Amino acid sequence: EAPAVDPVVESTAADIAAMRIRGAAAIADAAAAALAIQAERSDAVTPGAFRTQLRVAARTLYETRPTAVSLPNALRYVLRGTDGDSVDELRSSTIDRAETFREDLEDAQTTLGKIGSNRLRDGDVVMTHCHSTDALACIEAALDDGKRIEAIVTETRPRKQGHITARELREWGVPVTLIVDNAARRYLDDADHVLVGADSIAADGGVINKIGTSGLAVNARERGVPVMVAAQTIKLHPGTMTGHTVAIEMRDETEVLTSSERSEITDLEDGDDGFTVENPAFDVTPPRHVDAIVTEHGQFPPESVVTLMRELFGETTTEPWET
Ligand code: RUB
Repeated sequence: EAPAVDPVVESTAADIAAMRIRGAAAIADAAAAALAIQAERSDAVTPGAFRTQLRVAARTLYETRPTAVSLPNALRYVLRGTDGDSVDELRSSTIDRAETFREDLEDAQTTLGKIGSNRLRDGDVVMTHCHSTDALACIEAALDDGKRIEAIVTETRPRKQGHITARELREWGVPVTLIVDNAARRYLDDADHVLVGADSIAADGGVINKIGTSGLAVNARERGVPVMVAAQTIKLHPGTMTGHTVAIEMRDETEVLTSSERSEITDLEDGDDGFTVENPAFDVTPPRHVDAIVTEHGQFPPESVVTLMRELFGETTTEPWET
C-alpha cells in the first residue's frame, strides 16, 4: 500500500512545478513547510511508517524542478535531523527541524543583504535579471543605510519575473527602468553593477541562474561593469564537489509561444518534425565572468567557494529520500 502523502505536500509540489511558488529560496522554504505539515498530520502508527511517509513526501517535492539545489538541501536538512524512538518524538523533531531551517533561511538572507549592500554606493544604478530575494535583500539593506539606488530591470522572458522585481523595488521607492532582455547590453553603459541571484552554485564557482544571466555577465565584463551574485549558502551544490553537473530544467514550449502562434509558423496537422521550440529555464555563468559571490558568510571570489563548500558539507553520502 502506498504511504499517505498529505494533500498539502501534493499541492506544494504542484505549485512549485507550475511556478506559483518560484525562486530558489521560496521553493526551499515551501518544501520545509510542507514536510512539517506532513509530520504534523501523519497518521502513521509506527516510527518506520512515519519515516517512510516523510521520505515519500520529500521525493514528491524533490521531483518538481531539477535546477535549484536549495530544494534538495532543504529536504536533506529536515530529514537528516529528524530523530526519535516514537512517532510523537519523530513528529516534533521534524517540525522543529523544519522551523529552524526556515528561520535560518530568513536570517541568512538578512545577513547576506547587509554584506552585499557594502558593494553598493550612494547613487549607484543596479541592473537586475529575473527576481531574486537574495539580490533584493542587498538593495533593501543599502536603502536602509540611506543610500539612493536606481535600478534597470530586465523583463526576463518568457515568464517576466522582472515585473515582480520592478513592483517590489517601486514599493521601496526605487526609481526603476524596465527594459526587454535584448536591451541589456545597451543599458549596461548606465549601470554600476549587475546584481543577480542563483539557483545553484557549482564547486568551480559557476553560477546557475535564470536563462540569460550568462550572456548578461559576458556583456557586463566587456563593458567593465562588475557582476555580483547574491546567494546564501543553501544555493551551494554539494554534488558538484564530486563532479556532478547541475541539470538545467527545460520547460514547456507553451511558455514561449501560443498554439495559434505555433500554427502561424507551421500548420502541419500531425506535427512538424522540422520545427522545435526549446525553453531552458537556466544557464551557467562561468566563474571568470563573476566578480563576487555574496553569502551570509561573507563575499567570495567564485573560484574560492569550494573551500566554503568543504567546510559546510564535508563528505556527502546518499540522499535520505533515496533509500
Ligand atoms: C528564479 C531565479 C532566481 C533564483 C534566486 O527562477 O533564477 O534568480 O532562483 O532567487 P524561476 P532567490 O523564476 O524559474 O524560479 O534569491 O529568491 O532564491
